[in-house]
This record gives sequence, structure tokens and C-alpha cells, in this order.
Amino acid sequence: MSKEQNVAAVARQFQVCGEFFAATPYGSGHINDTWCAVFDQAGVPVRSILQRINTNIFRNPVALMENIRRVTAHLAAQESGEPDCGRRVLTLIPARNGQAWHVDAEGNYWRAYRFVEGASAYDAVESTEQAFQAAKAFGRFQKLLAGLPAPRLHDTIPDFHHTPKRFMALEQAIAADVAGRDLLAKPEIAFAFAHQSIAGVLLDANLPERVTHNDTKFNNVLLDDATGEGLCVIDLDTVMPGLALYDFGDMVRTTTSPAQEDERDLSRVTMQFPMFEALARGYLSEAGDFLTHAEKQHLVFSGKSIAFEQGVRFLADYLAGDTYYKVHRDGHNLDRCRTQFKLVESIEHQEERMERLVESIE
Ligand code: ADP
Ligand code: GN1
Ligand code: MG
Repeated sequence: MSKEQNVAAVARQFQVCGEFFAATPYGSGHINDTWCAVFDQAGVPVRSILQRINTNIFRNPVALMENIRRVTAHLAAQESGEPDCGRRVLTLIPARNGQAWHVDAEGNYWRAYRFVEGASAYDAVESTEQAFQAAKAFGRFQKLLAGLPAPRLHDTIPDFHHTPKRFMALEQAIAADVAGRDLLAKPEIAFAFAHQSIAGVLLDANLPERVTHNDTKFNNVLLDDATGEGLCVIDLDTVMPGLALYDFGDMVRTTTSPAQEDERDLSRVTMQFPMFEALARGYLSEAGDFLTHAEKQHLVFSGKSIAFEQGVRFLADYLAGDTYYKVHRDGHNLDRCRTQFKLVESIEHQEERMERLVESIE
């Protein structure tokens, strides 16, 4: 069976009315495979999102789907009564057998979501209003999930943001040098070692465990096409116990620079202060009430920390021969690593001003 036929067959395994029409690859994620599937419902095309879960990375897809089911149900209950509540939370489409996922003949795990129409994800930020809206949506996401009833969510990837362990993985990749690339990344390896002290700070700061998203990349929130509002937080695979600052830090990492994550012209990669201000204001408008003093004190640091961690992860994957992130050209992971380290430097140059801003908002 061709890949297209397989996707069509899988799409028919979910509880969608109408005739399957077509499916096309969708989005620019690095981990899962996403398609937009179109069904003909009495002459009206209706879209849905179909995703094949990357089980090399998410080793327990059933536990992952249980997390997503609980999280989306809780959010939907909290948002019910809000205008347009059906577009504010991802809605899983059950498989025909009643489960939240489908396993195909090759053992791949699939899920489907209702398509959120009239909203878009952006790979690079275009305005401070977008930054504000994205951060507000992620802040609200954390706020609503603070009330998620027990039990604790599953850790879908253990130690996901454990930066010291990410650093150790880099050291192992350097030592193994399986792809023979150490010499090609000498400056980046040197940068990582020179900044190693960043790694343990958040873990040692006595910050509370919360339910967090852990992948708050700017393209993981849908902005309403008509109003620009931060409408719907997506990509819920890594929602699990974590630190609030992992989320804020990843927003700073992905939403303050005008350039894309794999930009090769590093002069374009910079932490734009007005974007940081918009993020801080948007996030604190929702999260300001529940964050502890220690969390607020580390907001600025979290951006540097997550950018550093991500650079370390891209570098380790480059040295290991590109086994984790999807790559589309030679040196892709090294290019991505460079943008992250450039961002660390850019934050370092502006840290004091950023700190003063955060203090003024509190
Ligand atoms: P990945 O884990 O690979 O990043 P995502 O879950 O972020 O996958 O989805 C990839 C892209 O698909 C998103 O950036 C977004 O553009 C789009 N998308 C995902 N879910 C929906 C949805 N329910 N409605 C509309 N678009 C969606
Ligand atoms: C991956 O799936 P996606 O593209 O949103 C990764 C994140 C990284 C990001 C870097 C499960 O996210 O942790 O920050 O790439 N997701 C996983 O772009 O590793
Ligand atoms: Mg994504």
C-alpha cells in the first residue's frame, strides 16, 4: 500500500461523517507526521487533522493519549460558556473502535482532531501583538490546567527539560562522534562548554512543579485570522508535569527573534526587546496571579536557559547523525544550533534591561 493509500485508509478509521476526499501533508513540526484530511459532507468539504505519533520519541503512545484526553476534556469544561468555545480547545475525534487513537497494520499510532478553522500558526513572529496574544494563550493554558484533578499526568518524555542531562547527552555525542562531525562543530562545542553553568540553575531554584505544555513554540498556538486573538494551544504531546518557566522560556526562544529557527544569516537572529516586553505582559496577564516570587525572578533567565538547552539538543543531534529532528538539508541541525546560541548571546547583552522591565510589570 502506498503512503497516500495508507493515510486514506487510516482517515476512514476515525468517526468522521462523510466520504474521505483527500489528505495532504500539513504544518512544519519536527517530530510527528501531520496531514490535513478532507471529507465530503453532503457536498461541503470538512477538514480534520490526522497525525501519526512518532513512537521512537514518544515510547508510550497510550499514556500520551490518556494525557491528551484528560487535558482537552478539562480545558473544554473550563472554556465552556466562553464565546466560540469549540475553537478554543483541541477536540479529539475518536476512532471507530471508541478509543482516542488508531493503530494501523504496521503498528503506527494515529490520532485525529477537529480542524480549527479561521486560525493560523506562524513559524516566525510578525508583530508585538502576536507575541502578546501567544503568551496570553499559553499563560491561560497553565492557569486552567492548575485545576486538573489528580492523578499526576504521565511523563511522556522523562527528563524532557532536564538541561544537565541534555548536556550530558551532548558530551556523550561528542565522545562517540559517530557521524565524524566533531571537527565541523568546534566553535559550537566550545560555546556549549563555556556556558555549561546555565544548565542547572532552574532545577536548583526551588520552583514548584505544575502542569505545563513544554513545547510552547510560537507555531504551537493558533491565532484567530479575524481578530488576531491567541485562540487555541496545540501540539499537546509534551503536556506533563514541569516548570512554568520551561513554557515562558520557550516562548522567548521562539517568539522574540524575527528569524526562523534554521536561519543561516545569523545577523538576523536577535532577541527583540519589544517582543520580549509583549511576551512578558501577555504571559503575566494570565499567570501573574499564580506565579511565585522565585518563578518571577527567573523569567528572564528562563529564555536564555531554554535557548541554551535547545542549542545543546540540536548540536547533540547533529553530532549523532541527525536521528531525532527531521532535517531537510546538510548541516540543518548545526544551523539550528547556531541560531539558538546566537539568541543566548543576544539575551546576555540585554539581560539587565529585561530584568528591569519584568520588575516594573509586577
Ligand atoms: P508537530 O508535533 O509535528 O509540531 P503539531 O501538532 O504542532 O505537530 O501540528 C502541526 C501543524 O498542524 C501546526 O503547526 C498547525 O499549523 C496545524 N494544526 C495542528 N492541529 C490543528 C488543528 N486542530 N486545527 C488546525 N490546524 C492544526
Ligand atoms: C520539537 O514537535 P515540534 O516541532 O513542535 C521538539 C521540541 C523542540 C522543537 C524545536 C517532542 O517540537 O522540544 O523545542 O522541536 N519536540 C519534541 O523546534 O522533542
Ligand atoms: Mg508543533
